[in-house]
Amino acid sequence: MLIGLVGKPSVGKSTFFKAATLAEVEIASYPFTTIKANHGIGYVRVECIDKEFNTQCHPNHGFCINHQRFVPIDLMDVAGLVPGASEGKGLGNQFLDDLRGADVFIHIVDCAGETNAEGKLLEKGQEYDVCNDVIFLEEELDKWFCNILLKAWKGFARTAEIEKAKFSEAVAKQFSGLKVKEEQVKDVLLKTNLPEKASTWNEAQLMKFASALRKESKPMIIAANKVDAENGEKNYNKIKAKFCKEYLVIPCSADSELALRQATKAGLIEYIPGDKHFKIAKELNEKQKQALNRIKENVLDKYEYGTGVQQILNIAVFDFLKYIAIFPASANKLADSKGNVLPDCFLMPPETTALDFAYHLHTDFGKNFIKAIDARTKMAWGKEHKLKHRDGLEIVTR
Ligand SMILES: Nc1nc2c(ncn2[C@@H]2O[C@H](COP(=O)(O)OP(=O)(O)OP(=O)(O)O)[C@@H](O)[C@H]2O)c(=O)[nH]1
Ligand SMILES: [Mg+2]
Repeated sequence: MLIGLVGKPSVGKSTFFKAATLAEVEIASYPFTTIKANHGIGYVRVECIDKEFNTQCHPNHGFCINHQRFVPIDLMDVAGLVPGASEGKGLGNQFLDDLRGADVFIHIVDCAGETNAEGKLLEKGQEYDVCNDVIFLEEELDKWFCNILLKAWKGFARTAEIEKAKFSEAVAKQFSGLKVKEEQVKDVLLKTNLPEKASTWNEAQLMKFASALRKESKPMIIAANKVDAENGEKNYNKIKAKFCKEYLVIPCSADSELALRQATKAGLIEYIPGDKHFKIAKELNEKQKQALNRIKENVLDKYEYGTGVQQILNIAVFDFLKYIAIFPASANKLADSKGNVLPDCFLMPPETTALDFAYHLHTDFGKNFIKAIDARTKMAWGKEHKLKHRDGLEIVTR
């Protein structure tokens, strides 16, 4: 699973990425600071099940603070996208190619409202409507999808006319590099209600199909970033009012999250990513106190999502992609052979069954599956039992 951070230049994609991963990436106020995509590990926050067993886990991957488990996820930060990118403007198609593997997009929008569509600082007297960021990015992504569709259009539209059932298959094949599934193509065909004969579609109809397929296969959350800035709240409300029917808009301050995580790393404060509060752990100088106070007043106390960074990642994985976190665990023995308690927590796709999970752990576990045992109740589950978020289970094999 891969989460892609998208948006025009200078909106704070790399700041969000750095806050989530603490990787050393370049951040600056001029456009195209990032050229080559950054890949890194961020985390989703899950209430750990160790508390229910009165124990403390020792994760093999990620970490756990106060029984809040942080499970690794892949994040990608790409170059900024400008109007005309799908025709090669800015860094153009390279940027779009980087996004192929993403399962979900976080569209970072700059609510400070101080930059134009190219991410350049506005000149005196110049005005820019932040809502335009959402509109042009959508258009570029749709054109990107449409160009891919058009490339093989004539060829597969003709074949598809002969054998209609093959149409979805052909489209899915064309988009396979973009993680588009055949089921999604079928759903989009139903929803768009376009003429039966695909070969008769005009440009507008092709675009309608491409746009619907993009929305279906690359769901998008809007991160209204820089809410800490002077006009941040005003612009966040503007975006929310205009797009709340189509998109989930979450207020965000990547810069505040980065500051909190760095202060935590330096031992200055105690802060668990995603919390709405922090505790001072060390004597601070006046500058540090003021900076932290500003974050508290302008962001944490003001918005229900805290800085937004952790919540946005959680929403992407658990609400949009509907993944579930599963702990391999037996009620009698929560530790592995090295004595590590609940060392693993896996993010599994929706509808995962006990058998799917067994195969995920090891092919032999799948092949020799007898039953699964719920670590909480010790009840036995069969192969087809659907797992739930935060289930702990043991796989019993032959
Ligand atoms: N006030 C405020 N500034 C922020 C926030 N996030 C990022 N910035 C600033 O915005 C500027 C651009 O940040 P980057 O993270 O480099 O932006 P980017 O989207 O990666 O830009 P490109 O790589 O050029 O596309 C920097 O000066 C950041 O310090 C925020 O939450 N609040
Ligand atoms: Mg960047």
